[in-house]
Amino acid sequence: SMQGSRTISIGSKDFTEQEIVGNMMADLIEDRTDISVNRRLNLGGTQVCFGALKNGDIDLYVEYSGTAYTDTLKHPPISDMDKVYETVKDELKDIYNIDVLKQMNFNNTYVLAVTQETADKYGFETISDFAKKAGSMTSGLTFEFTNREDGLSGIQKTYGFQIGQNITLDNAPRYSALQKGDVDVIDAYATDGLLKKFNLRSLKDDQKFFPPYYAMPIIRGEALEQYPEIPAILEELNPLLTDEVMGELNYKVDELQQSPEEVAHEFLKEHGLIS
Ligand code: PBE
Repeated sequence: SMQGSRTISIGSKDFTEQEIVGNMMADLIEDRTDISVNRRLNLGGTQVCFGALKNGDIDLYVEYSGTAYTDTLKHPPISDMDKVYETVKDELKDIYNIDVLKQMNFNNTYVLAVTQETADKYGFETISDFAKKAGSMTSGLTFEFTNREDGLSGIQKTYGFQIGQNITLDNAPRYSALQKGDVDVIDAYATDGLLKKFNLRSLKDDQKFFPPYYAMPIIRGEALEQYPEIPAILEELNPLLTDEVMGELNYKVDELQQSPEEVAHEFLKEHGLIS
């Protein structure tokens, strides 16, 4: 943003939670300040969003600690939440002049999910249980999961399996493919509304492969210098947005067909964060 223009561009990835939280941040900044907000939501995946931030096409979006740690900074996944956060905070600042704000209270981890029927049929409780049968299974995985080190390749190495077959699917279609029996397992996101709707079984990550994925706003250094009031405003969301609350908000969009704008706005009003 040019000096003096008092505008901030907020981006988001292309899934429901990202659009909800992006709208919440936009609403809060518009309510509390004279900064005008350019909503550039639903941009694409992690690399698209991070690239846009790096280039200055956007100023702010919500990333997840483990995603920055593994996918952006190329570290092998670890489970220490503080170490992941501190490393990401230091390295994004040093390498890219991007400031990492405080972590929010929800951890949107990847989970491997199967139907209750599949879980009962094969006795699947953990990913280790699944690994023994993986060679005869078909997965329906998102493009990112298929291509990330904290995704398919890493989990196969850690648990020592090779999936029989994989079909790459988008966010919503993977749930219907699982329901129809076209695939046996999907990479769900822990806060997905559809995980609850379809009453799926999340396989326990018994080898602790996945890193923590706490949501955290990340902002260009220049934008933070220009608008130092922003972190305190966004932090008002932190005590409110838990895993459970995020799951309910995502459900309102993915199942009840409300818009992300509306869900964000209503939530902020209900909690007295905007008038
Ligand atoms: N996640 C799970 C992914 C998608 C959902 C938060 C780790 C990510 O956007 O990085």
